[in-house]
Amino acid sequence: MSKLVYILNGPNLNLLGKRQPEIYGRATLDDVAADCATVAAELGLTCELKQSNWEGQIIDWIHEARERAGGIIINPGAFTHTSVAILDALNAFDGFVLEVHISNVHKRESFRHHSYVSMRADGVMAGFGVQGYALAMRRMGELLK
Ligand code: CA2
Repeated sequence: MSKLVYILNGPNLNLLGKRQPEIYGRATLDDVAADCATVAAELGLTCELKQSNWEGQIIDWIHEARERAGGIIINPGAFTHTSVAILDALNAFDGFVLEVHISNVHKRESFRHHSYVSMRADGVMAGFGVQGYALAMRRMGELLK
């Protein structure tokens, strides 16, 4: 199993640290990438963090991961709650899938309570802030042992 982990991020997450700090905190996606790379190196893994506002781009990256990665950590943003297409793509990926949400989606509006991605995910983190990504990476380290 490949030791490469894809960290995929959906729409608007490029704004992390730049807007709505009361919900999503002050760390940027670059900070997340740096934290995850540190943890991954400690565990003998490598990682690549990607973000897109386009559903099709995320699907293409999941297909690419089929050839390259042993695991995917994914925060699909609002596509979490709408995208059967992302679920289908993840179902065609043989490695491990961990779903991350910065906020506790269960404490928010009811439309955020359902996740298509959770039907495929091997684990789900919600409400741990951006720390959730590094925690998911630690879990990925166990799964890829
Ligand atoms: O809590 C999460 O990580 C979410 O996946 C974030 C999504 C939201 O639609 C999900 O229900 C839960 C929204 C991402 C928007 O990210 C922003 C970050 C900073 C400023 C504005 C938006």
